[in-house]
Amino acid sequence: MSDEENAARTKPGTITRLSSGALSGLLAGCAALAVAELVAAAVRPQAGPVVAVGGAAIDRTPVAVKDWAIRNFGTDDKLVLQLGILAVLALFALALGVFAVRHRRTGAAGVVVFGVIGAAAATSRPDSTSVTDALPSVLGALAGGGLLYLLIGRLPAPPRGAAREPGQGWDRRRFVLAATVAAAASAGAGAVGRALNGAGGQEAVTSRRNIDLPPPASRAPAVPRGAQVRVAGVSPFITPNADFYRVDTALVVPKVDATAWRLRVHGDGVPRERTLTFDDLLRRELIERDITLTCVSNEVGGPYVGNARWIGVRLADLLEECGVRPPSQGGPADQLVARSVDGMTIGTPVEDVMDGRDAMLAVGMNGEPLPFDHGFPVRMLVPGLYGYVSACKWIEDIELTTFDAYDAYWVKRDWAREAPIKTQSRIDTPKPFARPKAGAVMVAGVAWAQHRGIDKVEVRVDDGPWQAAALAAEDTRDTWRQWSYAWQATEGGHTLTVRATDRTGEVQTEKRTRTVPDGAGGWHSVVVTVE
Ligand SMILES: Nc1nc2c(c(=O)[nH]1)N[C@H]1C(S)=C(S)[C@@H](COP(=O)(O)O)O[C@H]1N2
Ligand SMILES: [Mo]
Repeated sequence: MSDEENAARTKPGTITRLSSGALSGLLAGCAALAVAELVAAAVRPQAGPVVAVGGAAIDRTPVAVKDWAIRNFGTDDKLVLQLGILAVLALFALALGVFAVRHRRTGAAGVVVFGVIGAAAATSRPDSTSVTDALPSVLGALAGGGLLYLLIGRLPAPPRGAAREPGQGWDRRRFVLAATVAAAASAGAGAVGRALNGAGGQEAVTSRRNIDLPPPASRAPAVPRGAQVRVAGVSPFITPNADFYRVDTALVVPKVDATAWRLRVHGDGVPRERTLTFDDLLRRELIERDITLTCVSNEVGGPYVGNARWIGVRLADLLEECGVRPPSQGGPADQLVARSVDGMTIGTPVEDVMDGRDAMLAVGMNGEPLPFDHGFPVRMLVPGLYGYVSACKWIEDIELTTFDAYDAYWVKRDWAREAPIKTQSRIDTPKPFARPKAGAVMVAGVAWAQHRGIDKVEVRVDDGPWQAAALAAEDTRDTWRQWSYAWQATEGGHTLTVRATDRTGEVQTEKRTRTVPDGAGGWHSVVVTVE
């Protein structure tokens, strides 16, 4: 078949041109992301455009939206965010492709604009230390823009007018071939990039594997035998690492090489500034403590609370060696700002850290080095304070300053400067909308008021009187405490409500409050139907 016959037979129409343009746009977008992913593997996984833009979006998310996302997607919120970004990019890619059919050069240049956005996001992330972080976005965009230009050049000539450039005729086979090659190359590059990014941080993995935690000088007392109630459905007293909740802003979990890790302690009223290595920490006296950690974003009855056996060094001892004095002893700094390798900042009252409680730089969690998700190699913990004001993961810097002089990450986003954990209780069993049989039904759960301790838990059926629940043995006042209540259940719908009283005598408040600014308040209720 001659070229003329071919052209005459295909009768290229506007629809073909536009849909092929849209397809070209999509392919260009895929190619751009794939190349970016590949380059990010060489530069830094966090420098990839989707992760960088996602991180920037997280930093700018209004509190209400963040709360909504955590409520609806839980720990999957980050996945949902990244899928959302990809969906938006796909729409823009389709539109750019259609636009490029008429304006080939401008369309291709449009892809580059997205590269600039990605590069700006990547280089302005708080953990970005080098302009090379722009490379994934820039090179990806150049690849995508180039591909779009090339593919558009293979589309059918406009139906009327406009002279054809040589070699520009509509050749379906050549377009399909180019498109297929582009798609396959993108898929390959993307897959390799993903795999490399996922396998990254080998030094960190090796450094973790090589850690042999020395026995702590100060052991945690054994968990009392009665701390765990024998009722099915109640959370285990010690939360296994794999089940421990995770809340952070990191789209890519930092992989820190413990042998290269350093912690600097400095700031106002630090006459003896210090920089410590991981081995420096391990050579110090280690303490082992059970501490229950809670997130300020935990709704009443929510899952963002966990209890683990931690090993670490006493933070107050280290600060004292550096010459730090708490405000009550005339020290100039009332805020300790912890910084992580990914740019998180967490501000803690110096007074709380140095008042005798077991504030620590933790290196171990439930008998192993910290998992990467939970802050390897070192994180901070302060019993009694919500995580966002105390529990900096992947910590690398401690600065002594004042609350007047500096607002940490979440404080800039409307959360309270100081946030002791509120007295709370949760019904673990029966589950909401359960259908237990009439007769003896065990109601049980957990209550917490870290660093004050739980003294009483009461259960109420419907609008009946408050009845004392049986308290399980207390481990320490820094841990949660389990409770149970033997209910003689009668047929029909019932509402079970729980409330706790802490050791200061304060009764958990009925008043329902939102998580913002300093933690949710109110009673947890569960509705069941007894059959
Ligand atoms: N570097 C860093 N540390 C962080 C956070 C974070 O986003 N980044 N989140 C804090 C919050 S809000 C909580 S509740 C705890 C959660 O610790 P976990 O993920 O180990 O349960 O970590 C704290 N430390
Ligand atoms: Mo949190």
